[in-house]
Amino acid sequence: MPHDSRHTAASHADVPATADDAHAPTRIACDLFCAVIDNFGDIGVCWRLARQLAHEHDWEVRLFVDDLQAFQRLCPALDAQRTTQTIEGVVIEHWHEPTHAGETLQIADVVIEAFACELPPVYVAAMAQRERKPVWFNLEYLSAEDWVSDFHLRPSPHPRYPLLKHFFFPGLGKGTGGVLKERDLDAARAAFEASPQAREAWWQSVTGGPPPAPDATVISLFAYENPAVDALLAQWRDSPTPIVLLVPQGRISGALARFFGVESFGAGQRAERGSLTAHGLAFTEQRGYDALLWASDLNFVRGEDSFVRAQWAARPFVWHIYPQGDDAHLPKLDAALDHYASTLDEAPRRVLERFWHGWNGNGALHGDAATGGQTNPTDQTSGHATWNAIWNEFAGHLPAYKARAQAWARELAQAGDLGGNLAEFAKSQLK
Ligand code: TRH
Repeated sequence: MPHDSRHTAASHADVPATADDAHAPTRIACDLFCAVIDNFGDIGVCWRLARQLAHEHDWEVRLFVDDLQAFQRLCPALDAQRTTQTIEGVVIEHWHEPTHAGETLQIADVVIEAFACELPPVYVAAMAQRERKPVWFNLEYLSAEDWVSDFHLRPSPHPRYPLLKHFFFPGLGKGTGGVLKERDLDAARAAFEASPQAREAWWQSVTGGPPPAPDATVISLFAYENPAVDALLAQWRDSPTPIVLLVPQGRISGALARFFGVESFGAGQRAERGSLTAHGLAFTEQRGYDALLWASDLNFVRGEDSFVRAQWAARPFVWHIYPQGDDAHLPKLDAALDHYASTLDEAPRRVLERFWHGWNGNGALHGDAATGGQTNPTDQTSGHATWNAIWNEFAGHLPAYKARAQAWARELAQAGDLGGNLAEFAKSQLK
């Protein structure tokens, strides 16, 4: 891969070496640093952004990742033993924090530190020596809160070096950085939804059988451990119509195993109780996850990236937000509801709010959904009764949620794609 617009720390040259080079098209070089805190969201977002910048903007992207094992789960082509490799046009470096910055120190035109991970000091020092200073971003976690648009793209001077860092805030509204959306995403979804063959092939590949009967409600379940899941599984078991549950193997699989009385509930497993049929799914390559959302009538998602993908899937969803200390996540949950549920009628909106809060362990749902009365959250019987009421109401509103999900996907698109927004701003700074 050419490094035409990178500069080694030794040269810091900003002018092309020869007259010929002056006419060579230069590609914007971008280094993206990702420290995996836990789960898959950090690398999920970074890998998606890296590919988009490379494929849709023709940038020369290096992705530094400290945990290749986690990365390999959503990118099976990756060799977790290799220090450097190129996948889909992105150079991937195994990043040994905190001092390592690749085998040779090369400073890119655009430097992105994801989620406040700290750049290697040697790299920052070299950034400061570069004649044309890199455009430096800290890519923040997504929040739907209003303050985000005030802080988006605010520059912050480095305390010691002549460098500016810009805070790039993803968000759900105008004036924020938006959320990631590939250019071909809607077309890929439309093609999947319009093709019975694609649907058939997908069901065969993930469950080994045909798609379920039309009267079945298909639900995907990607979630953290959740005490509410037992009560919900019981509702689905007792449902008057069939429920088909698709569960990517992970943190909620243990609860499924307990419910079905089996040792484990991993990939390829199938279990039935009453109206409920559940399939354990293998964790797929990242693109494959979208098809799961498109094949389902209702998606349970979590964290950040799957939450965004569920919105682009334009189907009803329930969000298990990444829990933070002191319940700092709850205002974020409400802020997302404010955007997403704003135009729903009062009754479906209230039920949606109660359902999301209940799923996130917030007290509101521990009262009886029908009467508003309080029940003891530790009492299994009353807990089940509560979920029975709320699930029935929620299921009754699914057509309204579906219509809203479709409208919301169009509204969200107005905030623009995060990759495109970031690329545009970077280019304006590099002029
Ligand atoms: O894994 P997560 O819980 O990640 C979280 C959040 O990002 C959170 O904000 C962050 O603070 C924390 O990590 C450290 O959920 P998320 O964000 O949905 O990421 C999951 C990724 O895994 C997403 O990119 C989709 C992908 N995925 C697959 O590639 N294949 C699969 O089969 C499944 C189920 C998911």
